[in-house]
Amino acid sequence: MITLCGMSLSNYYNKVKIVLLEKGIPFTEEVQRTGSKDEAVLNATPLGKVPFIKVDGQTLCESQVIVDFLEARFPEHPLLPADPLAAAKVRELCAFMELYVELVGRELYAEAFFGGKVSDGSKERVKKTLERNLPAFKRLARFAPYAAGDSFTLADAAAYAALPTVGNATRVVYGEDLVAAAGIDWKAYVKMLGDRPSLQRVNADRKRDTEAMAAAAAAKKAAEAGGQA
Ligand SMILES: N[C@@H](CCC(=O)N[C@@H](CS)C(=O)NCC(=O)O)C(=O)O
Repeated sequence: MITLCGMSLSNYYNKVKIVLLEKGIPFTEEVQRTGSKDEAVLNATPLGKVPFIKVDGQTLCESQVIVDFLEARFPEHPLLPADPLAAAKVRELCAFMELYVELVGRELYAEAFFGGKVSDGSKERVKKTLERNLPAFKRLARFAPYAAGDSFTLADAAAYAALPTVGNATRVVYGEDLVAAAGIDWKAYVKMLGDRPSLQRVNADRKRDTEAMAAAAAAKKAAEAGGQA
């Protein structure tokens, strides 16, 4: 049995979870927050990033490595084409999306989603880079109707987790969704995928955990205010 460790608020965690669900692989989930100082966790994921998995008494980190392992270990319900070059084209899209879209957009998340602040210099640099990288991603992606062509692949698990996050982050920070502005209609794409049970489960779990976190934060604030009165 595979254990998926991390949290449902993480887009990389959800990328792996979508693949597990799409492939019908049995798994359990273990909540693991980022930045752990626990030795066992750091041995599994040395930078404290999530997700990682536990499998056969070992651990594996890095979402793309994990989904490639799952694809090789559980070949039924394939999420890569059988042809090696076609499979490499899907991986090419995954790599491009992670390196040039997600990792660049990620610099905005602190301000967009977590109440932090990003310097004006960083905002300017990220905007310039995304304005170059997003049209490049669009050139490589197919959206026909799936990210890499006519069937659901690993690239969709990655795109579903990354494009809305980067689109929303840019909308919050710049007042403009740079993903949509580059002609990538991620809202229509997400809607097209919306009926898939895997994605419904991922969304429901994220919503449940986001609401629980908000309730816990509100309760903590109320308790602190009560203590001060
Ligand atoms: N390249 C890693 C990235 C994972 C990652 O950055 N996860 C985020 C959560 S979405 C995280 O753990 N952030 C905490 C950190 O970077 O310290 C992967 O594909 O698994």
